[in-house]
Amino acid sequence: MFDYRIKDMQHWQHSSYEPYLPVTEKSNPITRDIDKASPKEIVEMLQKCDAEIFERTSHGNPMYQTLNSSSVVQTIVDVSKRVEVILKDPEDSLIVLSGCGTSGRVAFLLATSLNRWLASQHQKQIYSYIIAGGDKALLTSQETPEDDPLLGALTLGKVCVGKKHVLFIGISCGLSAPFVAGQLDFCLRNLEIFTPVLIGFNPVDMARTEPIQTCSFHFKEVAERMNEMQKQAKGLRAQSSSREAISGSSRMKGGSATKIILETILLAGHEAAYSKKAVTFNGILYSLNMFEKVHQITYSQTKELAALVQKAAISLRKKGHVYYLGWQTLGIIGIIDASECIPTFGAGFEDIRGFVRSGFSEMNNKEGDLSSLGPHFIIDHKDFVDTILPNLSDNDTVIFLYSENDDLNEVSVLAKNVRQRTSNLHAIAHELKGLSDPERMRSHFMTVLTIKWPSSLYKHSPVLMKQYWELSTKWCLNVISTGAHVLIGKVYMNYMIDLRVTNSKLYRRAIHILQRFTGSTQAQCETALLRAIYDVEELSDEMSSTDVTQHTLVANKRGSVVPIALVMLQSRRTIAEAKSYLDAYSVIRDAVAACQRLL
Ligand code: S6P
Repeated sequence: MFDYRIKDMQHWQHSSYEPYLPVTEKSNPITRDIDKASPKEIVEMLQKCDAEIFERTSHGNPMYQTLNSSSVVQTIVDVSKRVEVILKDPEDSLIVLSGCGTSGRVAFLLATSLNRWLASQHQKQIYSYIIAGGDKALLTSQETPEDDPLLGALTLGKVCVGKKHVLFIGISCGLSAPFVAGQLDFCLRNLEIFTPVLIGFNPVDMARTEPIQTCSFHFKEVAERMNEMQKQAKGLRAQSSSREAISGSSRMKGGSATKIILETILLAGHEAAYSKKAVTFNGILYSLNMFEKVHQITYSQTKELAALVQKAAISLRKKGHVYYLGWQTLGIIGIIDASECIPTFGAGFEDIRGFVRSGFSEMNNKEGDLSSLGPHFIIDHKDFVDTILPNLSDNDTVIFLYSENDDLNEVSVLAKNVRQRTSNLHAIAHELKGLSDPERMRSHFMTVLTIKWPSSLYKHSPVLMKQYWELSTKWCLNVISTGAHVLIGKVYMNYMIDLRVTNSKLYRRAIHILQRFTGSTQAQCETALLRAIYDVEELSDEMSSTDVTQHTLVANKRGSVVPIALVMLQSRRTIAEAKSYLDAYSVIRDAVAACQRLL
């Protein structure tokens, strides 16, 4: 099990500190006051949180294992060897990466990148990805399918038809997604074909035990069965634990750590299969250390990152927008970061948007061009030029994401076009050897955050370099979008309290947040939440007795249910009063603080 330990040991280890919550749902003491922090302090806090991914000591707590611990490294070695076997004999074989939300997006990125690389080497493309909710979920949040184990199993079955050997890597940061549990159960019942691997960031005894509809098992039971398999060297499981910077927001550390683990596993398998470089324990440790260097290099630019956080926050405060315009997978990272702001911060779809050169051809997703599905799926630079550029103003912040390997003339032309509308244009640029004419490039932008990569790090492997750039860009954008939303008051302490209650995990998280801030009992909080969801003063028997899935379907259509429930609990006001009270505050922190003053 991986474990991200924190320094504040006394507080952290205290058994009464959120004892009932799994580690991935606990709040992180590092960011407790993030809502009062300056841009620079926000960057420093996020830097520390991300550094926890690489901590080496488990502080004597045997329940947790760090990313570098011998059992985790050994698990990575074992899975990499399985990847090697499949790559050497790809006929009738498949490697499936699967998850929900961010976990599914990381699966998609890796599977498509590595398939592209295999094709370029005239090798068989053996990767497939599954994301709950299908390709729509790559760009928008589709949380409801996360609760459906049968859908998970069914989708996996379809992807694997006719295959004789399947390495299935299921990702659920919180060891919680029923969709993934259903797939693992399916694998465990068909071990003659499947080798199941589970990546997650809680110890097994913190895996979710909530009953899963229509199933005889819950996540923990499946994770325990995986444990048994591990003893028989059949099931391979990698785990870790992590407190997120914004409580429960596994798009951040969870997503980054997933990317690091998967890349380490898959690239080691590739090197073994194609470069005859055997997978070794020390080789894996070395790879993990390199990712730590990526973290250090990225965050060495604290001042520049803080300036971008500030710019983005000013734009959002002025009701302007933030646009990421990226090339290749850096553009996709931008689109993903932007789309995750909607469910994470209750952001508007127009607030932060991402675009990538060549749109869906660059995405290379299974379901192809989704642009006919609506504005959320308009992602090509051309669309930006046609629809956004004409109305761009200095209130908007534009951030280019490119590397030295992209067509810099094209970058310059687009930058010049944007400059005609706004001077608020910035870049995050990755350089290896350095540009022949850096000043010319720099002259297009107000600021350029240049990340220089030493050749010792990537050993001249273009695949590895690309993965480092992606992770580095992910860290930068997570910092910018999170920091900007924190600065405009969307977060209370380090909780996102205006969360959308669209699946059972989020339903439970909402109740916990209400308990955390009101001190009311679980039953009182659930009743208040349900009143806000159904928009009634009194719950009918039918409402009280219906299941969580039904509650989340109704909640999907309502806004601000948690803040409304919070005001009702704190001030004993009616729903109508709570709503008009909240309308007076655009800043959640102010609303909660004022609500507490009512007591
Ligand atoms: C988290 C993100 C969510 C999660 C999804 C899967 O910031 O908004 O979409 O990725 O809920 O979570 P998990 O724990 O199964 O990986």
